[in-house]
Amino acid sequence: MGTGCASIHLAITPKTPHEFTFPKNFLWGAATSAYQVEGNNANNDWWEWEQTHSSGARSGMAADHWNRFEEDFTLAKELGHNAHRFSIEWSRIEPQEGQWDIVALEHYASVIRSLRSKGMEPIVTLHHFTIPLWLAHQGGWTSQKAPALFARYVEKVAEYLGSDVFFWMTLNEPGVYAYKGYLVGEWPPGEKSPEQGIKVIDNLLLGHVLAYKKIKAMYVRKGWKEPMVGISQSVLIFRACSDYSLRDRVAARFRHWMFNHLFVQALIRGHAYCVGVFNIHLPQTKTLDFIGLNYYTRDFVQHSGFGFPGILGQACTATVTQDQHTGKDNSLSWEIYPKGLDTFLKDFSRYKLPLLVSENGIATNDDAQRTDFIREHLKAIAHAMEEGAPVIGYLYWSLLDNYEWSQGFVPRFGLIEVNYTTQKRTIRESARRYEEIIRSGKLRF
Ligand code: IFM
Repeated sequence: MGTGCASIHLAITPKTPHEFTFPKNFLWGAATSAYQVEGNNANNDWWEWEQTHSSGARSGMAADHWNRFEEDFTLAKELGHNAHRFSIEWSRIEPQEGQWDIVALEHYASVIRSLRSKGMEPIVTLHHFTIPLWLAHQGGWTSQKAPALFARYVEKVAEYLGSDVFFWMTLNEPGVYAYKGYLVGEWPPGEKSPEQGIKVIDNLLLGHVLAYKKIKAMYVRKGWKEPMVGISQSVLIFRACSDYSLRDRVAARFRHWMFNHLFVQALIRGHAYCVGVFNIHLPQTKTLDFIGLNYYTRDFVQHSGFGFPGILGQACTATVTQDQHTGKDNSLSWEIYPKGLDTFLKDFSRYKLPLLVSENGIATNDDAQRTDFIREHLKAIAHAMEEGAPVIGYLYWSLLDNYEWSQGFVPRFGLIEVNYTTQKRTIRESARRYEEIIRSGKLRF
């Protein structure tokens, strides 16, 4: 006899644990940037800025990677890495406008030789936030001359190092660079000017396009195998502070487009897409061979006006509710949200270009948290790849503890711990767990 109550049977199929195998040629490794690890980069805008503006920490000798790269790469090889991303310091290559330092070029040639001799693919970034002082004093990336000057430096580097490099990244996180330096003024040159910020984005776009063409032309002239040239795009999940507020949702949406997609779309679709904000003309021809994604966290955003930059919204003033936030943060209070990486890899698949996770990492003093972080983000990648995302590699940020810009040396991102007094390196357990995944090429979930 029935009870009179309709019973609903929910067919919940438990997800069967399964194993994902990464492709044989998957790039596994870590990333660094010149200013954050090399030490003694005294001829650029950040060094000058530090003398008066930083929170107290100065980069100084950083991790002394300039002198210790051989030792550091030996450790990376021991950890199973088959790729390494690093950046070239423009102010070392061109210390004065138009003057080239062959010793510095030769240094980077030995960095590349060292990687290759250890079976690691060099992935070379040409601009990672710092610019030479001589350029900074002419207005940096706001100067109309900047794109051509950047392209000239890139051409020099490509000519000298190109025979051994296949992957180039012209710019690291152009949106972050413009935002921090020109919109909120936290980084050099400390401007708070939307007009200048837009000019910088314009010039970075043009700088990339000119550099891309110079690299490609150089390889044709030299008869070298055609390289892959891309950028590193910072991507952040933006969630509305309140799902019930249309204005918050609009702010989150706008931020998403502006920070995550605009730069790449401008390069892929050309100038016309940029709804008249930009006054430069980008070619419709291909200027991007792959996209690097730097993914760390999720931000909560609320409405803060309809003008610019108000339309970008701001961080929530009230606490975000528990059901929205995972409740897990790194030591910089960035939320840990691995699902976001899956989301972005699928989202960026629409551009039909190979995707490289060119940065993903955690600042923490709890190394077990780093192990979890890496595993969870690799699962997110595996998941996205199962659904067709064309991911070619994963580079943890960072190989070494390093100088975290205005936060100094306190945040610890490294797979390898650095004692800044003695410069002693110690491999962290998390690096060993990452090594196990690399060596097996498999992940169970
Ligand atoms: O340290 C930075 C790096 O320079 C650029 N991407 C984000 C990292 C962590 O903040």
